[in-house]
Amino acid sequence: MVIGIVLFSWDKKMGSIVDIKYPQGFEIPDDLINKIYMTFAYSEDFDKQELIETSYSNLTILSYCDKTRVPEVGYEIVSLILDEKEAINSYRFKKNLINFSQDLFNSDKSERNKYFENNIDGFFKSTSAQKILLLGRAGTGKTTIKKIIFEGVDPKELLVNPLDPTRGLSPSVYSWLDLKIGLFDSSGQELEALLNNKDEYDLAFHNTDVVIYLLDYPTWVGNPEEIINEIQKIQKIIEDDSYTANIIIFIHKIDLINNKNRKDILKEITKKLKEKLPFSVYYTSIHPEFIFSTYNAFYEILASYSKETFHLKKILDDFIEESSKSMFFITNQNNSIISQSTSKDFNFGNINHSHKLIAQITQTFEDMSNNSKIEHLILSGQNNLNLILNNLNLSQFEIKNLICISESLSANKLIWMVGQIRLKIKNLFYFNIKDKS
Ligand SMILES: Nc1nc2c(ncn2[C@@H]2O[C@H](COP(=O)(O)OP(=O)(O)OP(=O)(O)O)[C@@H](O)[C@H]2O)c(=O)[nH]1
Ligand SMILES: [Mg+2]
Repeated sequence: MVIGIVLFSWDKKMGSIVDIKYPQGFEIPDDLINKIYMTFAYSEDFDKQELIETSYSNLTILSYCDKTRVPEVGYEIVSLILDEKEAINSYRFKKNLINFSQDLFNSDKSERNKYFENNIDGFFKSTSAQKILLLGRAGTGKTTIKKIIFEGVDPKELLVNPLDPTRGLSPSVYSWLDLKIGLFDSSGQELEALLNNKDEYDLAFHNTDVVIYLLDYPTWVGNPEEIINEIQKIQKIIEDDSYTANIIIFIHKIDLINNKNRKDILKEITKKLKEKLPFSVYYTSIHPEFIFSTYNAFYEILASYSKETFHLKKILDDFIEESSKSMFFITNQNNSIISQSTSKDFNFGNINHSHKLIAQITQTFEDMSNNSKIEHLILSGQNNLNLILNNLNLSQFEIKNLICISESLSANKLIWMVGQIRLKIKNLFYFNIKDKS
């Protein structure tokens, strides 16, 4: 949580003067202000803007000062006070604080208070937290998806060792680049009870941004009408109680549909759903051949909330456009794929093999890069398959590796491309430089 924000200046005789703060009742201790001032004043380099992070009991304080202005106007400092937990997102706050402070100091002194009051909303509304609610009947695969996408569990493991049925509502919080996600997993066996009890569904739907309704192919086959009714019931609850959630439908376990008719069957199910329901539909599965479609579904959903997901995808797409038979992806600290781009002619038969290979070498690579600061690993296989695993060194932004697989690019060309992609990603995170589209 953001506790408060304060703009103060330093007078040589009087010490600190708080020009404006929010909330009004928020008291910033004198010794904290002194500490912040001293940190800036410690070095007398007046040649750059500085952002410092200080700790104070269980608070984290981010403070900005444009020291190039100090000789002319003295110390003017903006400090944002966060509780410890929110500091996990300090990267996002730092970025916002720099932009906010630069604009603040660029505005005329008489206009500053107005600017301050009109623009602090962004710090206090936690727009970056999204609540996702997973609904669906028993055994459709909700918890399995949660474990794979957000916790980086190996899909193969969950196909072989299924999880216990979920009971009640089970909330978890995950980081996804600049988003914090509250993921609420639910119990399929208790779904009917949930939808029929106002107290229960109030708790589940309150503040929810996205409801993902998971239907799996085997359940659909026997009960298409029942499932449509169930989704309509959810739609009605959302409308009647003025919740703001968007419903998204996953048709899951598509690996269980006969290979030959899969396309037609999915088309038919989608048509039936769309006749009655105005919602987006994704085809998903945790089977290695389709796992990418599941990642794809999530980062399409999250890209509309996370600027970073959106820009990362764009960087990868631009490079994929120039390449054939290639697949590039970026993983986070949990080894989950957070962005991925694939050329249309990519040989999907390779995914299985590559996925296995990557899982095997990731741990070895991690040990090597920790111990010997090795940044990338290149594997060149027979039949022209090249694979590069590159440590992006961006752990503070929740990003780990860039992985590029190509059947068309030579190892040298792929190395060059990895360098280019890396540069763009670093520019995006360190300097907030976005590609013009
Ligand atoms: N074939 C196939 N099986 C899957 C897939 N996803 C999940 N499963 C299996 O489906 C079963 C149920 O998965 P869960 O994730 O526990 O289902 P759930 O929706 O959480 O069930 P409840 O907690 O009872 O509501 C497990 O045996 C999984 O291995 C998939 O894409 N394909
Ligand atoms: Mg479950």
